[in-house]
Amino acid sequence: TNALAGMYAALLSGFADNEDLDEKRQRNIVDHVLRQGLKGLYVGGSTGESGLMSTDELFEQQAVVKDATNGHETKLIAHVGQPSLRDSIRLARNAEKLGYDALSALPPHSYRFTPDEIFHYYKALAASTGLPLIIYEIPGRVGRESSVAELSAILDLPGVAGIKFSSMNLMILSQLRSKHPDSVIYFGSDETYMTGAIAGANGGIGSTYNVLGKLYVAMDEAMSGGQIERVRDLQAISRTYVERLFEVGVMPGIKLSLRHLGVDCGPCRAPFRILSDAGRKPLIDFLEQPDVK
Ligand code: NAY
Repeated sequence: TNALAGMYAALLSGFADNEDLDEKRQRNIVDHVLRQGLKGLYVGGSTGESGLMSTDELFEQQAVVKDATNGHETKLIAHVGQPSLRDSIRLARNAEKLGYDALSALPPHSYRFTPDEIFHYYKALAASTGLPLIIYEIPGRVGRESSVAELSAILDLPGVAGIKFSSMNLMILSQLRSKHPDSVIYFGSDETYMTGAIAGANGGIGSTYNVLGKLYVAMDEAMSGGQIERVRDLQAISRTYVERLFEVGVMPGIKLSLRHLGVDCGPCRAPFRILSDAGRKPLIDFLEQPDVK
């Protein structure tokens, strides 16, 4: 199987109380996630609130996270998707210089780009470094679903190693698996990871892995071992956590969870905020259950 396959936490960003990037809090989050036993970290993605950060802040974050993982076997994927190709390439080259293992990028989504523009974005980005590139299918952000032919043409480009699949269209996922047996396919919906794995995903990248990392490692093992009942039980726990997160907002809720677990990680950056104070208690009660701890 692909050397990049496996389970990755979509890393959160550590901010100071005034919302500046905070090196100490970033290290706290990395240390906590490293203890989960996952395959690696996905740095600077949507879960990391990178859409609210400047390119210069992301340079700094890449360096802090790389330094904080020194001496660990963990794989590092840098998300480098920026509104413009030129800034994406600057971030990609920085990650390569720092020793990251792979790159990933959302499709450009700040305007309604054509499939041809998206293809050329990925082509130029893949050619800009020697690192393998993970592309992205995420209809919820781009406003439309890509066809199998469009995704397949990008996966065939030199330097493209796989795709993060954040769509529920499992027919497309299984078609991509058949056409690209050597590509890594990460499923992007934590709460339904098992369906993606059955359709052909050989890894996952998710926000809730920051908190329930060990659970996702166990789910991956049970999936490989064909223990479907066990997979379903673990998925029900993960799905319940996501239900609780939806009450307060996913990223604010994960930071609330980490603080409850003793990880000083700071706030989310505005305009993110807790959606409902009433949702805090059910979230904390969930974390206190014996089968979650
Ligand atoms: C990233 O780029 O940070 C991600 O990998 C995001 C993965 C998350 N998807 C989205 C759309 O944010 O983990 C999931 C998601 O938060 C989870 O499934 C809860 O819905």
